[in-house]
Amino acid sequence: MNRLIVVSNRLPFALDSTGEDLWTVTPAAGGLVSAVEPVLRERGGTWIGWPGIAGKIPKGPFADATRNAGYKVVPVALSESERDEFYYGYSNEVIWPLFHDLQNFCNFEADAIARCSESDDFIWVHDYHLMYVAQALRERGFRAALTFFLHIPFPPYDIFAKLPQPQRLLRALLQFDLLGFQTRRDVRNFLGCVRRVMSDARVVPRRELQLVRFEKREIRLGHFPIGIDFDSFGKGAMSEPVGRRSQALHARFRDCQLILGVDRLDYSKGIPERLRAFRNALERHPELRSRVVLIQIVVPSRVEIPRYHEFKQRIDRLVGDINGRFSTSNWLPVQYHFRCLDRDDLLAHYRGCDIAFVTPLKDGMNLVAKEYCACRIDENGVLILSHFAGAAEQLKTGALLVNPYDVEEVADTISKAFRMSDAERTARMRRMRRVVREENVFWWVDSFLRVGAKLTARLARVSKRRQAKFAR
Ligand code: ADQ
Repeated sequence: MNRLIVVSNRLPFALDSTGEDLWTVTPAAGGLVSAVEPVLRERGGTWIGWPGIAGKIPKGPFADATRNAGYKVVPVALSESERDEFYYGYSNEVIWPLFHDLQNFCNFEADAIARCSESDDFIWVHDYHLMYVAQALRERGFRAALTFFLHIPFPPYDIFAKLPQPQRLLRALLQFDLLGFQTRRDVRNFLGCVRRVMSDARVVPRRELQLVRFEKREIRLGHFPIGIDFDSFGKGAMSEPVGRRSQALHARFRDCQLILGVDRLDYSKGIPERLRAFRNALERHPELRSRVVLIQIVVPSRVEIPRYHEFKQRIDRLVGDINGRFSTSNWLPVQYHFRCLDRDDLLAHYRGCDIAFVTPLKDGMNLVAKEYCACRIDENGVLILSHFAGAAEQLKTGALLVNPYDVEEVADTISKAFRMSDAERTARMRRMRRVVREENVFWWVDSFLRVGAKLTARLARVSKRRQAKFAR
């Protein structure tokens, strides 16, 4: 296999200054990092991205942070204004920077790729921040194969068409040679947009990998559902400290079934809707009172952005309302934590909670759902899962699927999960664990790289033939 170069907006850690020459290194929480990190650690390669601080990158602390990574890390620096305009502005609203020419970051990443790649490297760009990178590289005369994976969903035409100049974005994406999406639905949506927006592109339907012909080039498209490192979660869940913490969790809430929500603070994760459904369940199913506890963990994310701050206040108010209305002298219905958990603690929650409550309004995949299954080493546990999470395509035979907007349906599903027999829980969990085990993160990488490597080899052959022709 050729050398692997992964390119993403953020690196797997963030540097932060805590005073003169004092630095902290914080591991990044998030789906992209949890999926890609173990792969690079196992295979080696290079990771190009931004280490989370504005201005010059301190050489010593950066070297300390990356020394034992097991792969090479190439930092890309952003000034304070670039960070504010590009990173915060971009996170706030995708459309806004795309159409205000804030493509600097893509240009910087393109420079870094051009600088550190060799002709037979496998270049794999990740996620929506970097949709313009291939275009920036092509403008620099870069001809080698470029591949891209979108971690978030691709919208259907009716929503996509609201972007001003939608063809600009599609044109930029079609500069890659391979585009990977999470689900079949995302591929369908993308092709639907290409058909309707790009009159000079031709979609050639295929059974597996789809093909688009554009500007004398061939672009392949496919769905590659991202997975997790199943064995590592399983082993972690089996460890003695995790077992101890998960038992302690149960001992704290004796006679209660524990329902778990774990999310980054983000409006796409459906946290207020979930809390309303839980409140509705307590109202309409009084038998649940004093018998269930919702443990809602929210990982702080993008709190500098006012919209996220207001969103947090909404969650705080709802939790206060539920606890104010229903709690008794020895029962608090919602246990709410606004912080990042360490890995053992996260695994202890997965292992110890009877029901996982994963109800995003929309999600590319949702790794929490898969991590929960991997940690259920007792093959018990119920997964309540939103139809609108990419994971629903793979886990639908075992999960209880819900529409997260339908408060009453979700409330009734909580009651159904609460009453589900052990035999049914086990049968469902076994089916889900089989899929999560087989279609794990290494399977994901292999399927993407296998397709990508074929393309890279084909493009290299074409380019050699061209060179030979010119030489004659
Ligand atoms: P995210 O939106 O970040 O990812 P998700 O897939 O759920 O969403 O991944 C969250 C990750 O953060 C999980 O791996 C989880 O272990 C970790 N995490 C969550 N809570 C934590 C906590 N309290 N402490 C520590 N770690 C925590 C994006 C897309 C998703 C897509 C992924 C991967 O939005 O749809 O599934 O990328 O492609």
